[in-house]
This record gives sequence, structure tokens and C-alpha cells, in this order.
Amino acid sequence: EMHATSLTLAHHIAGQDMPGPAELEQRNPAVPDDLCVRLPQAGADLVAHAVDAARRALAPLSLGGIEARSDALARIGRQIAAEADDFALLIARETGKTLRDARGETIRAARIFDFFAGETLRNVGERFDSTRLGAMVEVMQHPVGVVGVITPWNFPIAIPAWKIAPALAFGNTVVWKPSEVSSAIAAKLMGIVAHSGLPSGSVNMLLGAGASGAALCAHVGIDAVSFTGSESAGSAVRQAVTARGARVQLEMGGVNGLIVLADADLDVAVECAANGAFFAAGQRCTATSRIIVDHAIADRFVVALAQRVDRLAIGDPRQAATDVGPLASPRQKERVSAQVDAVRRSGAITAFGAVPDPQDCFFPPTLFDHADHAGPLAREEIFGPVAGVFRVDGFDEALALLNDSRHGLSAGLCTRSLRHAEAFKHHARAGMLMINLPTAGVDHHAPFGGMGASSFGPREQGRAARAFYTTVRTTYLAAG
Ligand code: UN1
Repeated sequence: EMHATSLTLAHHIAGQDMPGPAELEQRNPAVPDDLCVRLPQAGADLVAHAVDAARRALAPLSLGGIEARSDALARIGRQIAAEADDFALLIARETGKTLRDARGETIRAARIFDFFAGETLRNVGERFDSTRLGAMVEVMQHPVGVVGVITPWNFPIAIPAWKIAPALAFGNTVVWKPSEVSSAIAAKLMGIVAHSGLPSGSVNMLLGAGASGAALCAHVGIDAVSFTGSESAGSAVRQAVTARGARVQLEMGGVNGLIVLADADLDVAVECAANGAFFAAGQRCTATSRIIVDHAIADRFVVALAQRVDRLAIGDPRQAATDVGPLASPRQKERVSAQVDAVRRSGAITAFGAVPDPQDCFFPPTLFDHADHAGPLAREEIFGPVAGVFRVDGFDEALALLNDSRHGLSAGLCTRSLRHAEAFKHHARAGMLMINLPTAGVDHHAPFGGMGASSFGPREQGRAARAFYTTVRTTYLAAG
């Protein structure tokens, strides 16, 4: 097999590439001898440099005006779409995401930039009478300032897009720390942003792992941090950023539940479960972990789900026919393996799932049956193709089980009953509710976020994004 030449990536600050010593590397998780990239790690000194560049770009970004900014965002969107095939191949190679998912995600990222090109022109305020005679009140949304953006590898272009695009749309500048697992994709996106016509320093990119993210969060010049990633990293971000009084938004994990009632269309329910639990190798924060099934159809459901999963093509993500690729890195493989071992030791019954080959990053889709809600499967997020079937008696028991969770990101219901769908809408404890749809797979123009341990701060995406990236100013005006 031919491998593209490996290269060492550079940070990007104030429009310049900033090389550093290569300290980390990322290998193709499906082909371990394929070295994708080496990368340097930013420390506090480079964070300071990037924050300074971002701070200096605030005035030019503002003075350039909203039309130029909107045009730049639209150009970024068009360029991402024009390079969608290259992005898809790179995403498949660097993170193991299937070509189909990678292409879909790239188009989603293009649409996000396009959406926020429009939002740039719709940052409207309010003006109304003051209670004081002769005076007026104006409410305007101003930029927060320099925004730190910390993004994961599982949506390596869409998540950066849905943080960076609204940040710019509402007049902020950015210091971005992408995951060390998806740095080549980040560098490619950074290249497009750098050539969009935005003032240099509007977006700066610092490479590295957790320590670089921690240095970013600690810097007093970062006015707000938007983070997507693990719960443990998220809670460290929250502590560091709130401790110095800055604004923070976190999207973390979920142990998302899908309820399958006895009156559900079995084919729809099986498709929802297969997609939610196993597509993208389960590496989505919205993935289905708990499949809560009514006793009356549970046996039939488990058989049908096993048959559906048997038909999934697992293999090299760069092949167009592949449905499920590997986990993104050896580290993820170790984590998921250890968690699944713990579930097995807890006495869970395996419906299907082979023992993984320790030589590679692939993990076979695994389903536990008759799962115990007091066990580890119901409590801890497993970021892999692993789910449990929890058997229940009727809607009320299903809902109670669903809501018995520290998390609350996405929740699903398969039913033909309008009454149960309505009750679910009102009583399911999650930020996103999916009725006869998989728990994963969200629109780019709708608010995204969860409850409890899943999220912190205002919603992302769609019109809701403005709340985090602006600060409200109320002006009282009287004739002098
Ligand atoms: C989706 O389900 O389409 O990291 C998006 C994640 C989420 C995004 C999920 N923040 O998986």
C-alpha cells in the first residue's frame, strides 16, 4: 500500500505557521504502520502569543464590518464543500471514520459556515421605551472577546465549525486547540480559514494534547472557552475557567437511552438501535448505550438487531462499502476493552460481540442482554460500539429507567402511540429527544446540548449559539 508522505504539522498564529519540535504522532487506526502526522505541543508561552494575536485581531475584525465577515464565512463554507472528497479521505485515514460519514460530516461543516454567514447579518438588538420619560433602552449583543475552542476527534471538522463559525459571526476571535488525534484535519481547515479574507489572527490554532488545552484554559486573556470532549477533561476545563471568572460551555458524554415500546415498528426500532449504538463505532456523544425494551417484544427485537448488525460491513473506513471502522486510536481501544471487561466481570449476559484482536484498533459491535440498571453499563459512558438491552414492563417503567441517570444528552423513543410520544416529550430528562429516530444524528440548524452531567452552559448550534458568543449590553439613552 502507498502511504502519503508523513509530515510534521505546525501551530498557526497571527497568519503564520509556527513550527515546534514533533512530540506526538497520529497513525491511521485501520493501518497502524501508516503514520499520518507528527505534531508539536503548545505550552503556556505559545498560548500567550496566540492570545495576543487574537486580541489584536478583534479591532480589525470589527472594523471590517459584518458584510466582509459574512462573505468570509460563506467562502470558508464553499471551500470546505469544494474539498469535501479530500477532507473525507483525510478524516477516514486519520480518525477511522467511514468515508460516507466523513463526507457527510464535511458537508455539514460547510453548511454550518453558510448558516453563520447568514447569522452575521441577523445579530439584531432591541429598542424600547424606558420607564423614565424621554429616555430609551437599547439592548445589543456584543462580542465576548477572545474565545478558546477545544474540540474532539470524533467530529473533527463539524464540531470546530459549529464553534468557530458562530464565534466569528458574532465578532469574536479564536484560539483553537483541536484534538491531537485529528490534527491533520484541523490543519487543513485552518488553511482554508487563513485564506478566507478574515484579518490575520482572527483564528489561531495550537496543536497538542491535554496539557496544551489546560494551558489555554488557564490564560487570563481567554474570555470564554467552548469545549467538547470527555467528562473528565470537561470538568477540569470548567474548574480552570470558572475559577478565573470566565465564561465556559461544555458538551460531554451521555449514557443515552432508547426506549422501544411494544407497539413500535420493529424495523424502525432495530434501525434506530443499530445506528445509534454501532454506527461511527459508537464514538458519538449522542450514541445509544441503553436500549430499554418492553418485555413483550424484547426477544424478537434482540434477534432482529443481531441480524441487522451481522449485515454491517466492518473494515477499512476508506472503502466506500464499509459501515463501521475502527476506534480512533490504540488508547480508545484500551479504554473500551477495559470497560467491556468490567461489564463482563459484573456478570452481564452477552447477546453478541466477539473478543477483539489486540493487534489493531477494531472493536466488534457488542450487545449485552438482560442488563442490570445498577451495573456499570448503565452508569459510565463507553465510547465504542457497545450497548445493553434493559428489559422493562411498559412505558412508565421505561421512562423511570431512562431518567435514572446523571447524564441527559439525547434520549429516544420508538412507538406508534401519540400519547406516549407526548408524555416522553414532557418527562424524558434530556436535552435532545428523538422520536422514531436514532439518538445520534443532529441537524446543524437546531440547538444542541444536554442536561445534568452531559452539558454545562448555553446550547450550541442554530440560533441558540448566539447566547454563548455574545454578551448583552443594555444602554439607557436620554436626550442630553
Ligand atoms: C450527532 O449526533 O450528529 O461529540 C452529533 C459528539 C457530539 C455531536 C454529535 N457533540 O458526538
